[in-house]
Amino acid sequence: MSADCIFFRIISGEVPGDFVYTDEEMIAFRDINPVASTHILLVPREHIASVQDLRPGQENLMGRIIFRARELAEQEGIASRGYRLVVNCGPEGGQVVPHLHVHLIGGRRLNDKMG
Ligand code: DGP
Repeated sequence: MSADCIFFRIISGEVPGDFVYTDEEMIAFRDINPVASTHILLVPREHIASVQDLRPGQENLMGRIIFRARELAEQEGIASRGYRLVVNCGPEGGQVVPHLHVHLIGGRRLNDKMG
């Protein structure tokens, strides 16, 4: 855990977030720089720096985060139209915030490019 990580500060309540879901193991809030009308970040409360830092035993946590993204897509009214889940990992993967997160993006036709 690091006090200079913005997601740590949002999880701890020091920095406000536009929350759409919280429970004991994860939070979900709107991205400050949305690329579509729905752009939500799902973040485990436990500090895990990236996908590469996942440990055995955390598979179900990731499954629950994906499942929650599916529920939020329904809540946002984009489930039937489709959406994208993105997990950036490390510098070349485009990860900027060093705390594992899943982007839920939708509400418009997304570009086909994958990088
Ligand atoms: P990534 O490149 O996958 O590490 O994406 C990090 C995302 O976090 C990026 O889309 C912008 C978002 N973000 C950064 N700082 C804040 C913040 O203070 N609040 C919110 N809501 N989102 C933030």
